[in-house]
Formats: sequence, C-alpha cells, structure tokens
Amino acid sequence: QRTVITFGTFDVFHVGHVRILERAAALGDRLVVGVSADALNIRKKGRAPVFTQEERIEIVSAMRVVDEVFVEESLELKGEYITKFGADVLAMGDDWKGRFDEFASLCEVVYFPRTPSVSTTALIEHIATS
Ligand code: C2G
Repeated sequence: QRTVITFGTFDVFHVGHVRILERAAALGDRLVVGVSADALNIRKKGRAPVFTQEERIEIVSAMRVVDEVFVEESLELKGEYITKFGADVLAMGDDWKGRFDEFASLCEVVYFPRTPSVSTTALIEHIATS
C-alpha cells in the first residue's frame, strides 16, 4: 500500500483544494491530510482562518479521496508526520516548490502546479467588496 501525505490550511474550501487532493490521492492508495491548526495560522499569518480547524477538518474529511485527517500543529514537524503516518510520498502545490526537498530522504516529494486564478485570499477580498 502506497501512502500519500499532504498539508494545508484549506480555508474557504475551493476548487484548487479539490484538485490538489484529487491529484495527491492519484499518486497512491491512501491519502493522509494534515490540516493546519488555528494556532499555527495565527502564529504564521497573524490571523485566524475564516473557518475553525474543526470545520476545516470536517470539510476535508468529506472528500471521497481523503482517507485520514489530522491537525498539523507545527510546520517544523513534517518529518515526524511523514514517519508517523508511514508516507511514501509528500505532495504539495508548487507555491511550496523546493521548500520540502529536505524530506526526499524520507519519502518521494512531488509538487503539483497550483490551480490558476483561485485563492482563499482573493475569495475573501471578493466577498468583502461585493
Ligand atoms: N492550492 C492549489 N491551487 C490553488 C490554491 C491552493 O493547488 N489555487 C494548493 C496549495 O498549493 C496547497 C493546498 O492547496 O498544496 C492547500 O493550500 P493552502 O490552504 O493555502 O495551504 P497553505 O496555507 O499553503 O499550507 O504545511 C503547509 C501549511 O499547512 C500551510
């Protein structure tokens, strides 16, 4: 069995999120997703996501291609999560290209092109100004 792991905030869930999860799932037999904690977002981005981590986990868990979801407590724990979940592949969008190459000793590292013209930030802006 080939296990794929991916990470993200998945806030204001959109088609870019659907596509990366589907592409990641297609690389193996089991997809594990680390959803970033509210506290991690506040630390790194200075603001809480629109949806709470419980809501974001509920949404990601509802995807047919997702087998297991956990809370990503820290960006520095990727290696531990890869080992804990027995991941054979780490898949991320190419906004992270090169940033996770250090984990190539633990598993295969794959970057997918981001879906163009959709982002949580743009959606928040669009809703706020419409
Ligand atoms: N994504 C995408 N296309 C978009 C938007 C996002 O392919 N138009 C992908 C990103 O590349 C990422 C995943 O969707 O792989 C989740 O994106 P975010 O929710 O923005 O996650 P991020 O805050 O980048 O993750 O360890 C990583 C952290 O959890 C942060």
